Amino acid sequence: MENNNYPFKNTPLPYNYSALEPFIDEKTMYLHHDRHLQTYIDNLNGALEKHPELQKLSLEQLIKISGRLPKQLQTAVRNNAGGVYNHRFFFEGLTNPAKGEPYGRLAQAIKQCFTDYENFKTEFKKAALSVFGSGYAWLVYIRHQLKIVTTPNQNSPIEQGLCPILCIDVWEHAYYLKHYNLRADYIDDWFNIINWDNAEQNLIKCIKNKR
Ligand code: MN3
Repeated sequence: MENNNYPFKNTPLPYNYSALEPFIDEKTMYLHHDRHLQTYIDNLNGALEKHPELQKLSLEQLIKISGRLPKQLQTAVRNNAGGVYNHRFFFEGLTNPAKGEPYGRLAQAIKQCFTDYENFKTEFKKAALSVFGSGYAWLVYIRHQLKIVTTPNQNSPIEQGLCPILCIDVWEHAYYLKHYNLRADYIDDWFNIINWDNAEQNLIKCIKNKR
């Protein structure tokens, strides 16, 4: 991840705003990246401005220590460092056209932990639908296992020591313009644009870091 330190900048998407059509529309991608993510970047920089002791920390480090910060700063860092990290992770995890299914070590691990890819999809969709209000569903790696977890708001699984492989943003701003209130349809569309190369690399990194 580039630009991992203060002052944070909104690095461009790794593809055009329209690249994920027809699964995610151009306008949603533009607003999501240039407005929503930009706001988290601005608010994170604002929160760190008066805290030089935190300015040398990476996004990951900020999220991991957020629980130990004074209450008000804690909320600002958790929401905004999380908002930047989670959005970058989500956007980098997408591509179009995509390979239809996982391969390599991730395919193997999914088979071990979820029997097969179809069953994984069912379980992941169930989790993504279960998020009440705003949040994310994640595939994470922990203690040699894959797990599906959800996080509320902009909380990030790395705060709990989980190593993320892929995620879906299920805040309404991620899909409302195209899918309206139909989160299930958005999730089905998302399965078509998962960047499996990126997910495979994430798993390899997680295994290397022994998490
Ligand atoms: Mn979002």
